[in-house]
Amino acid sequence: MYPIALLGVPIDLGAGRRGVDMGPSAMRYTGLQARIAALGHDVCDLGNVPTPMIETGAPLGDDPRLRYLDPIWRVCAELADRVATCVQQGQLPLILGGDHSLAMGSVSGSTRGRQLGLIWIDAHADFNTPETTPSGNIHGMSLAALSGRGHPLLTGLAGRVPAIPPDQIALVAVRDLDPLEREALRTSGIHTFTMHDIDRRGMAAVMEQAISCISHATDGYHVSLDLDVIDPKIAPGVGTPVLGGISYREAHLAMELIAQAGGLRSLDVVEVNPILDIHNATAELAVELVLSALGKRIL
Ligand code: 6HN
Ligand code: MN
Ligand code: MN
Ligand code: MN
Repeated sequence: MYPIALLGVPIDLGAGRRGVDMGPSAMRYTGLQARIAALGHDVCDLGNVPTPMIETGAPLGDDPRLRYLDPIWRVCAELADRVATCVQQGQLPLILGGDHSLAMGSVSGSTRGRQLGLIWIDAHADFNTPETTPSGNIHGMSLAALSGRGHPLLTGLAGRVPAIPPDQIALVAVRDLDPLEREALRTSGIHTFTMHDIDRRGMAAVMEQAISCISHATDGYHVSLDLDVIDPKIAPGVGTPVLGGISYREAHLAMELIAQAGGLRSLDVVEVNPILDIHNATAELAVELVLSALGKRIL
């Protein structure tokens, strides 16, 4: 296994609710680094990527369909460089969010100089564009941008468009789509596994298929884990909760299967919002899931 590099990205500019900027602290507070080391991995913490705040004047911009476009683009460009450097040094970057807009940076950096697959595990598809967004929140546009759709500043972050071709992307456990986002996703070519598929076929069959359909002609994959994929009864600390999410065990099983498959090259854990959480339960679960993805086993 590669040595692991932790990178925090305390960004909340892409989300409609405040507080997700405290996600990296909440996850570190649980003893994340020591717990990864206890699995036998080399691990270092590279600190946080500097992120402008609304209070100190982060510019909102003049397009209400792309709120905070410029500062989000800057953070993602910096994150992409930091992640690419980790990869060059043979490390596996583990990115602590922060809202899901950061994945445009992490994925762009991780796929630099190689061709990664992408597994996006989320209640949402994050497949809006300025034309379809109901909110103007860029965290709802990050997967679209990575697949080549949206504002050119965002689609261009990887230096090639698309950063990841749609047939190398698997979207897992989605259950909440905006009407126009849904139409775009249907014709996108992205391998989509909905909550319905998980209910019918089980998480193991779905994850195995998701991993295999993005593993052709790729050098491993990036996993982007949005904590709102889990049922809000167990993971209440998220800004956009949706009823009917995956269970605690299904979430662990998904991560265990990723660890077993052996292709994990980089990982984001995003949308943990301590303001909305109960006794840091969502941050603790996020960290447990990271450990499962990094090979922790029951026996
Ligand atoms: N996330 N589809 C909604 C929007 O505003 O575009 C919600 C997006 C949520 C994004 O949770 O990463
Ligand atoms: Mn998301
Ligand atoms: Mn989500
Ligand atoms: Mn494919």
